[in-house]
Amino acid sequence: NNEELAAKTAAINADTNNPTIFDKIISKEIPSSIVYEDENVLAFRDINPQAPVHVLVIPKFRDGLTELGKAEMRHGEILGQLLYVARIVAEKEGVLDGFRVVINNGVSACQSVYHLHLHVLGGRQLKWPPG
Ligand code: D5M
Repeated sequence: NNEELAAKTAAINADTNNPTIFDKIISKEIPSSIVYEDENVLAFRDINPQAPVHVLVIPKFRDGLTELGKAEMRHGEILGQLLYVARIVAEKEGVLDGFRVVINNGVSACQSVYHLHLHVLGGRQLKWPPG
């Protein structure tokens, strides 16, 4: 369908080197609906929600983490923080009893923004297998 085609197109066209739109969200140049923020992590509502709860959790400092596939041992601490913030977000949003954390990696997974981000999804019955 159209939405799937748009996601695939965005993924193919996505820029893997340059700063992304998330930098402007972090700097607050672009407004976002922030759910959680600390020194290292920002969580904000996805502009194109796929569930009643759809929040993105990102590192404030990309540090080479354009995608999970670029992770190195030195990223261990921030990776742990991101996952823990996913749990904080789930609790804040009232979906701790049923939520999903997704990371799209690369074109074939429809990644469209090359700044690592966790999708926290919930608030409805989620299907398995995912699309
Ligand atoms: O997911 C990238 C996600 O980023 C996608 O679900 C839309 C979201 N997005 C893009 N721009 C914005 C802004 N400005 N605010 C909030 N959310 C945004 P991916 O896994 O790369 O496909």
